[in-house]
Amino acid sequence: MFCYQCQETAGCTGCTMSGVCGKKPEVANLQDLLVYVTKGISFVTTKLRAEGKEVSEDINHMISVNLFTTITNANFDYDSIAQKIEETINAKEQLLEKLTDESNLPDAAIWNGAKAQYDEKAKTVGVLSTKDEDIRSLRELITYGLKGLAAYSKHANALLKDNKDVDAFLQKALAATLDDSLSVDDLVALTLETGKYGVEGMALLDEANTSAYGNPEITKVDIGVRNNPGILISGHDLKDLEMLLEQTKGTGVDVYTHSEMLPAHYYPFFKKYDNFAGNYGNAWWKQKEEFASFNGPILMTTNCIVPPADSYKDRMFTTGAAGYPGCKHIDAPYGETKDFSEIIEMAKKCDAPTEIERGEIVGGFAHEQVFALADSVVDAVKTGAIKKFVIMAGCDGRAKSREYYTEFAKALPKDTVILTAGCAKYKYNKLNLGDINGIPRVLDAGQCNDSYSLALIALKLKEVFELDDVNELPIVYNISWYEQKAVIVLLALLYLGVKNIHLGPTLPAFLSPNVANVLVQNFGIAGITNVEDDIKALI
Ligand code: FSO
Ligand code: SF4
Repeated sequence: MFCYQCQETAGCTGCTMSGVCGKKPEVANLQDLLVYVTKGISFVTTKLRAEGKEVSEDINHMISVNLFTTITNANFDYDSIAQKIEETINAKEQLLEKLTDESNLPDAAIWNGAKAQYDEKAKTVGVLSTKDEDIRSLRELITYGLKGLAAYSKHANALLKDNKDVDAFLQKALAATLDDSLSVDDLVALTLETGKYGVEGMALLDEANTSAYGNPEITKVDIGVRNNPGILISGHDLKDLEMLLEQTKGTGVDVYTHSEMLPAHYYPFFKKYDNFAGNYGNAWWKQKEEFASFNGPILMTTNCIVPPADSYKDRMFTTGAAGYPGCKHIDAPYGETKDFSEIIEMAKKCDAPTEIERGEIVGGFAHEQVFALADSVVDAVKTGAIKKFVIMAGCDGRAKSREYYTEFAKALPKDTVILTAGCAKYKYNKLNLGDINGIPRVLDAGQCNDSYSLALIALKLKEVFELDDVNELPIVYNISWYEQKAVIVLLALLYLGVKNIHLGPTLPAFLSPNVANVLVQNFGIAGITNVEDDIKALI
C-alpha cells in the first residue's frame, strides 16, 4: 500500500505498512482500485457527454459515493469496497455499449477483471503508478479535491439536489488524471478549476441544507446529558439526522450529536424535536473514549471513523459511504426512508449517557445570521473594536502539535474575532473567549462545507467596505487540515482569490517541492511556526 492523502500520514511522507488511520493494506489497495475504476467510468461518461448523450443521475451518484468511500476514515470495509468496484465495472460495461467512438480508451475504462483479480490489479494502479513526482502530486491534489467535492455533492444528492455541471466537471477532471498528455501547467489550471467547482459544490449543499432546514441561527447547544437512553449521531449527513429524529420521536430515546454533526443544532428545522438533546463530546479523534462512555448506539453517517474498541463495536452502525467490518450498515436509496428501528430498539436497552462535561456552546454564524448582524459587525470594525478576523476553519486531529491552535486562539488579542467551520472548532470552542460589543469572539459557521459561509461573509465585507480585493480586508487565514474535504475547501478559497493562507499543522505530503512552490509563489501559501511568531506575523 501507499497512501499519503491525509495530514496524519506516517512520517509526513506516506503510509506503507498500514494506515495511521487504521486502514489495512488490502483495504488501502482496494480503495486505489475503486478510484481507478471510478476514473475509468468517468472517462466513459465524459466521452458520452462529448457525443451529446445523457448520463443518468444514478451514474453521477455512484461516482460521487465511490470517491466519498475512499476519503480518510470513511470506509474500512473490504467487502463493501469490492462490491462498489463490481457495480462500477458493470455500469461502465453498459455505458460502453452506448459509446459511438470506442477508440483510445485508457486501461481504466477497459479493465473489467473479476473479483478474484482485484487484489493483484489493485497493486498496479495506486498513487506510485505515476512516475513523475510533479505530475503525481498534481493528479493526487486534484483527485483529493474531487473526493471532497464528491462528498459535498453526495449530501446534496441525499436531499434530492443535483448540479449536473458539477457532476460533469468532477468526472471530466477525474478522467483527466488518466491523461498522460497533460503537462504540469495543464494540471495546475485544472487544479484551480477544481476550486471553482468546489465553490459550486459547497453552494449546492448550502442551498440543499438551507432550503430543507432553514438558515442556521445563533443557538446555544447543551453539552451535558439527560436521563434517557440516547443515540449518538456523527458525520455530516443532515438527511440521516432528520430520519433518525423522526423515528425516535416519542420513543423515550434522545438523540445527541457528535463532532461534525454539532452544527445541526443551529438549523431551525431540528429545534422542533424535543428529544434532540445536545452535543456529546468533541472532535472525531476523541471518539474512542466518548463512544465508550456514551453507553448507547452510535450512527456514523460519514467519514471520521476511528477503528472501534470492542467495548462499543456492536453498538456502532454505519450508513451512506461509511463502513466498518463487523458494524451493521443501514441504507436506502435517495428519497427513501432508512429504517433505523434496530438502532432505536438497541438504545432502549442501554444506559443513559455518562456525563463528561456540562455547559453550553454557541454557534450558528452561517452567512444569513452574520448578514443579519452586519451593522454591528461593520460598526465594530469601523470603531476599531474589532481589529482583525482570523479564519481558523478546518479540521481537528490527534497530533499533539495541534495544541498550537488552542494556544493560538488563547493568545489572540481581545480585539480579534475567530471565524470557524469544520471540526477545528473543538480546539477553542469551549474556551470562553468572551465577546466584543455582544459579538462572540468565536463565530462558528458550521461544518467544514460551511466554509462556504465564511467565503460569502468575506465577500460581503469586501462589498460593504467598497474594496477591490478580498485580500485588503482585515482577515487572516490560519487553517488546519486533516483530510480531503479540507483540500476542496482550500482549492475553493484559492479560486476565490484568497492569498497568504497559513496551512497546518504540516503541509500536505502529496505536494512535491515544485508543486508546493507554485502554491507559495502564486498564492503565498505558508505553513505555521510557533504561536508567538505567528501571532506577530499575522496580527
Ligand atoms: Fe473532515 Fe476536517 Fe468535516 Fe472535520 S474536513 S475532518 S470531521 O473538519 O469536518 O469532514
Ligand atoms: Fe495514512 Fe491518511 Fe492514508 Fe490513512 S488516509 S492510510 S492515515 S495517509
